[in-house]
Amino acid sequence: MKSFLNVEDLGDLKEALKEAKEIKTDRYKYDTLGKNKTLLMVFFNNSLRTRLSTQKAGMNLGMNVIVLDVNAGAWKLETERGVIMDGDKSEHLLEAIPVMGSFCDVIGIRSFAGLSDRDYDYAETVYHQFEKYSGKPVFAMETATVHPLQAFADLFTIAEYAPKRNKRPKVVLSWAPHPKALPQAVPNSFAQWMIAAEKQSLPLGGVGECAGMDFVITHPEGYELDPAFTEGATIEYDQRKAFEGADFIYAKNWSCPGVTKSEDYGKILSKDMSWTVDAEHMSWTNDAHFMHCLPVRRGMIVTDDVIEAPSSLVIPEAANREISATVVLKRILQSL
Ligand code: AN0
Ligand code: CP
Repeated sequence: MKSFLNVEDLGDLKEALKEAKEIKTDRYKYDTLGKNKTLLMVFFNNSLRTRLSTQKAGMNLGMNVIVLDVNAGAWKLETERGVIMDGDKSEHLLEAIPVMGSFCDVIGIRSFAGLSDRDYDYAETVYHQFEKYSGKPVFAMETATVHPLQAFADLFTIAEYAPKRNKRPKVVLSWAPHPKALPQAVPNSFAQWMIAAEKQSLPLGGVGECAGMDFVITHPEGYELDPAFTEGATIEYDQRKAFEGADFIYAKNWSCPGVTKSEDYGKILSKDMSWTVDAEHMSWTNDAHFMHCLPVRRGMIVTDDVIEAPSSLVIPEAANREISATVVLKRILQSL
């Protein structure tokens, strides 16, 4: 694997989940695979989980790991070509990338959407520049439009916790309010991966006991995600209807994807607190597990009692980031 951005990059999902299970049973099984190989993690944005879990994954595989926080100690980087660099940016990404590539074998990139230029964000401009100019395999650690390491961990968590009965689990992605404009990367990838799992009738909750899932997205009008990620999903604008019979509630805020009105791209259209997931919302479900990628704002996205309930999966879900990152890095190392 030379690039990891979308679910297709991983190939057969059933195999990938099997491999995740194998790694979870023995996370050091391939601890010599990365000997004398260097992982460079480049962060243009903050991170807790991605930073720790991906570094740990590299260490599980015996790699050396370098972390670069571009905004804390490196030169400020210009990312657009053709500009006169007379501002505060001292270096261009087009020199910085090949230099970074010369010191490592694999590069992870965190570069969030700017949320002002939809075309620039949705073209994954920064990620593709790394692909083109680094000469090394690259993987997304949340880029402008996707967060595949998160979605892989989420799918694996759902596979682990799906009820062991002969019924397709119902998985609901629910928009929730937030004070700041956030990217669409997490919901885009979550939708893309759930739809892929649904299509492939993945065995969840014990092999052969139930196949696939029913995936529903609920959000206020105007928050429609890009159809490139949601083709095949059911969209239900009535949050209560969406929650009925759900086995997993995956809450997340995102800003306007600009699908129906491009001038609204990146804006906050609603702060409607009736979308906050509280005990009443959870009472509409089939004793659903609560999920969120974290970091989460309590009182906005979810109430304390719901996130602290035994059925909340936020901590095991975050812990599974080490597993998804180990599988992805293993696949990349095997293709070097
Ligand atoms: C980011 C986002 O919503 O994309 C990262 C989530 C993993 N969240 C924040 O910036 C709060
Ligand atoms: N879920 C996630 O990617 O968390 P961080 O932003 O802390 O890495």
